[in-house]
Amino acid sequence: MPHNPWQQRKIVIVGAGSVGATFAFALAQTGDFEEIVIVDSNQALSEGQVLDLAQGFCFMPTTKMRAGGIEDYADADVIVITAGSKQRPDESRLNLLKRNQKIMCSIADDIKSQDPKGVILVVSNPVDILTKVVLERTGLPANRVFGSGTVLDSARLRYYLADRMKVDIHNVHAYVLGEHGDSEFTAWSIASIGCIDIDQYSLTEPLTQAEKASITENVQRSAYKIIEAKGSTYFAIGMALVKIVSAIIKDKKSLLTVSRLITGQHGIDDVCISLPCIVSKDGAQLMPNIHLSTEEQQQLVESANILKEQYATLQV
Ligand code: 6V0
Repeated sequence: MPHNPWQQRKIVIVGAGSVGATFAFALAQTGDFEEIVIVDSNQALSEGQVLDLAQGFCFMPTTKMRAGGIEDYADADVIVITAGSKQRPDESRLNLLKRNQKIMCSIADDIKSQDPKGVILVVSNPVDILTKVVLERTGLPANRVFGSGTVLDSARLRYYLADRMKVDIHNVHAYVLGEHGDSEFTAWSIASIGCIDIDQYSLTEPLTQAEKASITENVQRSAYKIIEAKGSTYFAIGMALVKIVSAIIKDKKSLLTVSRLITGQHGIDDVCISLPCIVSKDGAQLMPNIHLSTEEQQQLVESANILKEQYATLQV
């Protein structure tokens, strides 16, 4: 899809809260989209965020931003869903899931009603389950509806590994796979520093099993730690979303661990979960020929089973 310079690239961000606004702020500075539209059930909030951001137009390439409505879904190149409800005191995770499912169903119905032509990216948690909800509800092809999955977790992993291996983070290739949540795991068997298997890298002491376990735990605990300290996480996810939508709009074919529907590969079926995918203008395509270790393969199946059980609770 060579970009037609006369064509306006348009993105709709659903949810003007911490994640949606931070993402809009980071995205506006790239100029990747000519038009950014923010939709929120709280109209005053979306208008306030837009005004605050728009008053910085003279400092960034994006100069078209507005609060919008469901009619904006029709011609958007990308729709990013960050809308959601937060956990109430003493509320169970399951109850929160059911409330967010309702929100997701109503957004998905609105999207479907506008016959959208673009790609839909789900960010709201629990992202794997809600991606499947949006996928089923809109009836769109699986490559066009996917979740941010473990893109953030993989970024966190690279942060810890770059620090430990004393190497440029851009040369750390390592992935967190599975659920974006407690059952995620690090795929150590495919981790490398540049072209070197991470276990063969010899410019620092080799990673011990205990260190690997501790790094994976730090990645898993990151969200809890940040939420405890400041209430929610939004900067790194905002930047991760810029990376994903830029891969879509610029047809970059970037390798990213987004959450998409898996249909029989790696012994799992009918579940949205993170595996390495190629992200392009066509959405997310599963990367072929990924060889995980036997243990990682088991972890993937276990993670998929947990997601399936959670999804099944929504059917009743
Ligand atoms: P927030 O600051 O409470 O914002 C949520 C926004 O959604 C609010 O402004 C609401 O008004 C709006 N909203 C609620 N219902 C609707 C609706 N039906 N239509 C339109 N807007 C609606 O939350 P925050 O921005 O911090 O987080 C948003 C979601 O992102 C949550 O589910 C988080 O758990 C999730 N995150 C996902 C991450 C990931 O890696 N996938 C990372 C961080 C947060």
